This record gives sequence, structure tokens and C-alpha cells, in this order.
Amino acid sequence: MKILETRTAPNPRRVRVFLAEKGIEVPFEQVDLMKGDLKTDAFTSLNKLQKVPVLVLDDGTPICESMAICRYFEELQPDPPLFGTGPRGRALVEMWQRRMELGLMSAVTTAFRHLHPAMVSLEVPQVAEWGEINKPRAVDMLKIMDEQLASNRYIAGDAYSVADITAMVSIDFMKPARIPRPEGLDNLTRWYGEVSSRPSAKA
Ligand SMILES: N[C@@H](CCC(=O)N[C@@H](CS)C(=O)NCC(=O)O)C(=O)O
Repeated sequence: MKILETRTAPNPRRVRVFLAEKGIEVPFEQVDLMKGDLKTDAFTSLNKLQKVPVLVLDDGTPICESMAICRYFEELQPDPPLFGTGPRGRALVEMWQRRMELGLMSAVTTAFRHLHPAMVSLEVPQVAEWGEINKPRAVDMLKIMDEQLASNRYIAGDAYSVADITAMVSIDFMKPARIPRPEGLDNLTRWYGEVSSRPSAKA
């Protein structure tokens, strides 16, 4: 088993943080998305979408999509549960994980890909206006998170979950995406300090 990743990219980081929380060690192999490594026939045979991360099982099966990879390890090792517990808990984690991925991470990465000069060869065509439209969308989601965190320790409730992982990784990626964090979101700041100081955040 191994995971193909580009270390600097946010989606592979979600998987690394998840595995660190579980205490699971998997060998990582670096492929450089900036150097065309994802466009090769060998990589494309693993993931037709030419994206990282890809988990390759011992029987050769490629598993793509960060959340699919995380769910695989959740099934293998349920403790600590990071996709919630019980019908209510699992539904809430799913709800917030999707909001963090579709509402926050997508806005941040779209801004990065459509505005950052380094992305000009990967994001064709680069549409600066679309990048700018996504910046306030990310900020709007931070405000919703701040409200949620006023009465919840973590994004989906009392327990740390994969929703916190997607949210933290997305917020860290706001720096290269050049989206300033708004002032005054005290609940978000409290939560960010807490999740960022977990050892897994260094993964
Ligand atoms: N939905 C996928 C997204 C994967 C993705 O977008 N990966 C980026 C790195 S964070 C990538 O491989 N980009 C390469 C490219 O666009 O050429 C997931 O959750 O894993």
C-alpha cells in the first residue's frame, strides 16, 4: 500500500492529518504536480482525473478522492472515529464536511488557481474575475463557521472530525491564495488555535 501525493498541495494534507489522528503510517511517494508528473501515462492509469492524492492498495487498486481514502482508513481502524458516531453524529459530520469542502475549500482553491501566477499552466483558462468572486465566498463561510463555533467546540459538534481537518487545511491554504482572514471572528480564532496545536496539524 502507498499514497501518491504532492506534499505542498492541500488535498493530500487532509489525508496526512487524518492518518496522523488515527496513528496510521502509510508510505508516501512524491509526484510533483508542477512538473507534469500527474500527466504521465503511468499516473493517468491510476487516476484519469490526474489529481492527487491516490491511495494504491496492495492488489493495485487505486483509490482517488481524499474523502474516499479517509473513509477506507476509517473502516479499517474505526478509532478514533473521525466521521462521527451514531446516525445523528455521522449525519452532522457529513453535513459540515461537505460544507467545508464545497463551500470553503472549493472557494479558496478556486481563488488560488485562477489568480496565482504559478497556476497559469495548470488552470487553463485562468479567469481572474472568477478567482476574485470566490474570495468573499470563502470569507462568508468563515462567518458561518464562527456562528457554529459559538456553541460548539468543533465544527460538527463536541468531537473533532474530518470536517475540522478540511476546514483547517482550507484556512491554512488561504495564505497562498492571498485571502486575508477577517478580524473579529473570535470563535473561529479559538477553534483554529485549538485544532492547529494538535500534533496532527504538522502532518
Ligand atoms: N476532489 C479531489 C481533489 C483533488 C485535487 O484537486 N488535487 C489537486 C492538489 S490539492 C491536484 O492534484 N491538482 C493537480 C492539477 O490540477 O493538475 C480530492 O478530494 O482528493
